[in-house]
Amino acid sequence: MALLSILEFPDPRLRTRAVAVTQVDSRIQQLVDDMFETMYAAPGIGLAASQVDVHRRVIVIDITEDHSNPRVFINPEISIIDDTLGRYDEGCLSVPGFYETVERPSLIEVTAMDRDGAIFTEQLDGLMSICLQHEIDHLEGKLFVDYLSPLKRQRIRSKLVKDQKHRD
Ligand code: QAP
Ligand code: CO
Repeated sequence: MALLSILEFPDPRLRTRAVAVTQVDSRIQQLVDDMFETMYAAPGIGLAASQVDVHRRVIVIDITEDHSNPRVFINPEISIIDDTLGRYDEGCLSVPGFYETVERPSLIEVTAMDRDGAIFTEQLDGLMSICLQHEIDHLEGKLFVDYLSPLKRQRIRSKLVKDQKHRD
């Protein structure tokens, strides 16, 4: 396993649209394992491959505190079951230190492949639903800060650019 480095806003590589996985082979499984290690170490509850500069449609999520429910979504497709919006305070490993309220549909259905390449479909609500929608946005090159006002986004950008300059 390996810890991967996480791209941070406003890195332009986060704007890349990820391409579909054609075959879930040992390379993809290695990526999944490394993404879990990286996410748990952070610690975080969700990570898209885009965030570790691998532009493939792979997402890992575990919203439990004891790491007891690792979930893998490869080539996820969602449909909205109920378009009632819910508000959630979202954060992002690529936007460290910032949490802001975002509105998204609460109830969705997802079809995806798991770590073995098996296709599954299920309904998701609550934090799982919000987190998966947030991670799918990453695969499209979209970040939660894109839902905020330009002023808030600019403040976050300036602070992160400053932090990044202090680091290297
Ligand atoms: C996405 O985000 C998410 O700012 C996953 O300093 C989060 O795991 C979707 C993290 C909340 C919905 C609700 C953020 C860690 C982790 C930070 C994460 C930080 C350290 C974020
Ligand atoms: Co994120």
